[in-house]
Amino acid sequence: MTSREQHDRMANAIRFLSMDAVEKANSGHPGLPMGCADIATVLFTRFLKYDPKAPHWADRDRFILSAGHGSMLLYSLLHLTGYEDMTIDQIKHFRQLGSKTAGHPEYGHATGIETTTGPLGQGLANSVGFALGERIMNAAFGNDLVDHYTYVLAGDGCLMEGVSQEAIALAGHLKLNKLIVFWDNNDISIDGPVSLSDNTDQVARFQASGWNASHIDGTDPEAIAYAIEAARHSDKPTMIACKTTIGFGAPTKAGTNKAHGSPLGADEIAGARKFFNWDSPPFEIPADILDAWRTAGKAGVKARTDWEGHLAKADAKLKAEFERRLSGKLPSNFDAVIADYKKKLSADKPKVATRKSSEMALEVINGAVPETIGGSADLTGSNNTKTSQTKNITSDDYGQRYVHYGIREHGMAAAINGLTLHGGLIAYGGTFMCFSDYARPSMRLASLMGIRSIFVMTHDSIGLGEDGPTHQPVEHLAALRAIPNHNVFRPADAVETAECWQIALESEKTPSTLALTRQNLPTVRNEFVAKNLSSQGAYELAAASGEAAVTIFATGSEVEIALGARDLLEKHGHPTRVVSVPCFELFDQQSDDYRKKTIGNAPIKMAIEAGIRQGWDHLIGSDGIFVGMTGFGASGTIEQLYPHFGITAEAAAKAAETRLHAK
Ligand SMILES: Cc1ncc(C[n+]2csc(CCOP(=O)(O)OP(=O)(O)O)c2C)c(N)n1
Repeated sequence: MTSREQHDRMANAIRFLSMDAVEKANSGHPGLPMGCADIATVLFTRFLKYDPKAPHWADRDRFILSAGHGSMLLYSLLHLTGYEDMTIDQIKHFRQLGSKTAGHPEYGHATGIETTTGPLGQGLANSVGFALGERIMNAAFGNDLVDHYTYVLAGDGCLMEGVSQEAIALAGHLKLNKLIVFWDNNDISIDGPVSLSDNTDQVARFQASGWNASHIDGTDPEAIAYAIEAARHSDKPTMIACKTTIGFGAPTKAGTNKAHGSPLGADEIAGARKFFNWDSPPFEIPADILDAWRTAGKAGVKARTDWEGHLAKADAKLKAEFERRLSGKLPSNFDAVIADYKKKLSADKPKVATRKSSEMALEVINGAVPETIGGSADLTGSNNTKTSQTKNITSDDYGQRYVHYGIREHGMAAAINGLTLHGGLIAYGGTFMCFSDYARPSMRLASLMGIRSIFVMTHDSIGLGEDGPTHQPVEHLAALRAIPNHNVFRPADAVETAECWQIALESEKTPSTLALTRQNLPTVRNEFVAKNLSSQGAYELAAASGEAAVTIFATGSEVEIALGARDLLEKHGHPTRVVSVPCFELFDQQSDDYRKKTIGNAPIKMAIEAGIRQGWDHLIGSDGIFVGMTGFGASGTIEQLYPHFGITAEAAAKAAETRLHAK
């Protein structure tokens, strides 16, 4: 049992590492670590199940610092408890290029960082996925292998962000009782007192969303421990409102926004040293305190080795499946299953919307890959995300595979990231593509983290018809393609849809968005080819009858239009080839030779896509012809809208011929 004095000195080690690192970097946020050091110390010395020597141990408790600006709190903890890569040198190089101690915690930069945080609210919203992932994996593999908590430290900013409401409502609804959130209730944000902009009764708010919530003194170790103990026995998720003081210990800046996001300065730090009676120089931790921290960091070894014993003794098949799922590798027959399915499609030649093709592909995938978890933000019937294998996950039954996320696109995308990061699961979720805007902050973070989150975006153009321009994406393909490390797929038929799904599932370090149509499309890939042609990003779908005068590039629903334009041009004596472009990003990764060959030398290059031109010039050149949208869509039937906006085979052929005659 740690004495109060010992606790205080251990907490002070966090405080001084944090304020000294921020001071040395001349940048960063000392206030949160100083205010929350007691919470962190109690959690990491008395409750959290972790082993710094086995940071990826599957049954570890997760700790998520949602208020990512307080990164020095996490880096201090990782150093003090003995994560090998978090050396004192890394702490000294806080915020320096190439160090593990990036400005905000970045997943993959250092062990022990469960998710990238910094955009406020994201960590809290991820945690719903983590906690749900734990329950799903528990239902599949039992208490001996999966039984852990998800702890979150969130600030005022996290709770003010809209995504927090989506997250807490979902967690409350799903009764994720192993989710425990500490709210750093310090009344301060950047502009000054929180009361400048908010008067929410947060405890009442969480309670209204189905949580336990109560106030405690966030500097009293026993109160913190008592609250955690109660939370661990709760049948609901728990929010502990911890009253703290930002920059606690800084003589004049404590309790003010001056302690939030800039170095405290030599005088304040000297004052804090006096206040805490801490005479060690910067970056030196008294030996007994470092020992105490390292001992705390070893406390989880027994739990970890016990767990390894459980795993070793588990049924051989269960163990193998658990290990396969955590490795992220797909079942060994996956490629064969997709190949068989593609063969069938090329023979059957279905004429269906790609959202339906996606459902058909998912029916095959979900049958072969038990770790997929589907969902939709209240558009299940429109997104076609549910298959015969995916029944509803409820608070009474986590052993199922479908999440009704409610009308919460942002919360859904963040939860998908959490499910993915938890491990053992492949999560996908759908909404209308236009509303990818509502999910985008989390989609971007999936890309930054390099994780396999999958976003199903149906109703991908004016082709959705009468819902009109509020629902018709125009700039969204370009906007999503602008995110680095994000595969945006726009398949042209059922075969390409199956191929794109295959790539999405196989891309362990890249998230995917599938842009899918509402309207029916013919099968354009009539001949079975074993190779996944979509994996090249672009490929010649129809050759020209002679030396090509025109090359038409198109995606998704406009491939059919491109083939129609090709027929007209060929009839008029202009050899024309069509290149299908299911994924810009993958095409950009091909060899120069392949890219050159696929783009070709036809004097006329044209692209057809029912979106804006942005991004196409790198294929067609700035003098290429673009047939697409230049502004917002309109409310009308699909039969009216395509001609209205000039996106037809006839218009495309005419534009090419006009240019050919001008040459
Ligand atoms: C989405 C988002 N918006 C804005 C910011 C910039 N920002 C960083 S911290 C912060 C204030 C947060 O206040 P609080 O959570 O109370 O943290 P504290 O001041 O207590 O450390 C803001 C606005 C951000 N990181 N993320």
